Formats: sequence, C-alpha cells, structure tokens
Amino acid sequence: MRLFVAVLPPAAARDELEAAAAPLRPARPDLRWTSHDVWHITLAFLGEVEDVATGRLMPRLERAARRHASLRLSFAGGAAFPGAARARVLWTGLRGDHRALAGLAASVAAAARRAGAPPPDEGRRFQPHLTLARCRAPADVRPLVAALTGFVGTPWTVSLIHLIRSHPGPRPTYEALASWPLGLPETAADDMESLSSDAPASECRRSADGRGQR
Ligand code: 2AM
Repeated sequence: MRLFVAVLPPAAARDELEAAAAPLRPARPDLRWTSHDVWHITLAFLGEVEDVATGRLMPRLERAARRHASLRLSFAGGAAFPGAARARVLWTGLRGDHRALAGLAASVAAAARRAGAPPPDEGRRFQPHLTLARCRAPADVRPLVAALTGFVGTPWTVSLIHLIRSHPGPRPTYEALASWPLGLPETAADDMESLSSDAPASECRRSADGRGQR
C-alpha cells in the first residue's frame, strides 16, 4: 500500500484557501490544480509499505501522536518547489506552531522507521506546505506566488494525525485508514521533547468508518 501520514485542515480553513486559490486557476490551465476536498499537509510520505509493516506502524503512530500537544496553524502566502521561476509544485505555507509541527513530523518519521517503513526522503528538511498545484513541466509561477503573498487564513487547531492510503492515478484518491489524537497538554509536550524512548503501548484508535473526510 502506498501510505503517508498527514494533517487534514478543517473545512472552514479549506474554504478560505479555496477562495484565495480559485481566482488563480482560470489563467493557468497548464497546471494540475489540486482539489480542495483532498487537501492535506503531509507529515511523512512513506511510499509502498508492506501489510506486516503497516501493522507495526499503527501502534507506533498512536504513541507518537500521544507525545505531542495539539497545535495551532493557519495558511499563509505562496511559494514553490524548487523555486517560483521553474516550479514543479505551487504551495501555500503555514504559520503558527511551526516548531511543534516539525517535531511532530520528526516523531512520525521515527515511528515509521522503527516500524520498518522508513520514509524515503527522511533527513530532508521538513517544509510544511499544502500543495495547490503541480506542474507538468517546470513552470514560471511567480505571478501566482505574488498573488498569494497577502493571503493569511484564520488559525485552526490540529488535534489529529491521519494515516492515509494513496490510490495513484491522474486524479489520485486518498483513503484515511486510521486517525490518532494528539495527546498532551502543552507543558507536558515541552517536557517530553527531548525523550527518545517510546511511551507504553495502548490501543490504536481507528476512524469510525475507516475512511477520511476527503
Ligand atoms: P505534497 O505534494 O503536498 O508534498 C501523497 O503522495 C502525498 O505525499 C502527496 O500529496 C505529497 O504531498 C506527499 N509526498 C511527499 N514526498 C512524496 C514523494 N516522494 N512521492 C509522492 N508523494 C510525496
């Protein structure tokens, strides 16, 4: 299964971002724009993971989530990978608890590695983003980045992480396999930051119907 771990922004945050992105689309049909109902913030892309490793992954992700406090984020601005003049990906950035989000992403990557599903790009700097569009060939997206500069969304609280299965295709579809709550009050999360050992195991909580909100 092709898997990744992500944060899902709430509908209100997606609606605000959609209002900022929608006017940009008509002028750029050359880009493959992502749909607001599948928007996500990837914490770790795991690639193909065997069923046995997926079984080991679930309780480890539950423990990783429990060691972090819920955090506040908002969408802000625009940027591109690898750069706006010859972009492959147009994205919006995130403001707020950046450091906490990076810590959460690192814990998720470590959990995956220990489960035998190491993220192929682990070690690369975590750049929190939400992909708005992918380019079929390197494209100049400087006007789009400029148009997004002033955009700042309303902050929302991240209180869950999701393990998501990706069904690749021209329009990839995503299926949330399980979700876990972030578990600590903020001060406890600060105290735990330097700890590397796993907390005691507990049961993994699956989403009620096994499917995501997207
Ligand atoms: P991104 O485009 O927002 O970075 C599922 O494929 C998700 O995992 C994608 O939406 C992508 O999110 C992220 N991802 C990160 N690295 C990836 C990779 N090497 N291949 C495919 N997806 C990757």
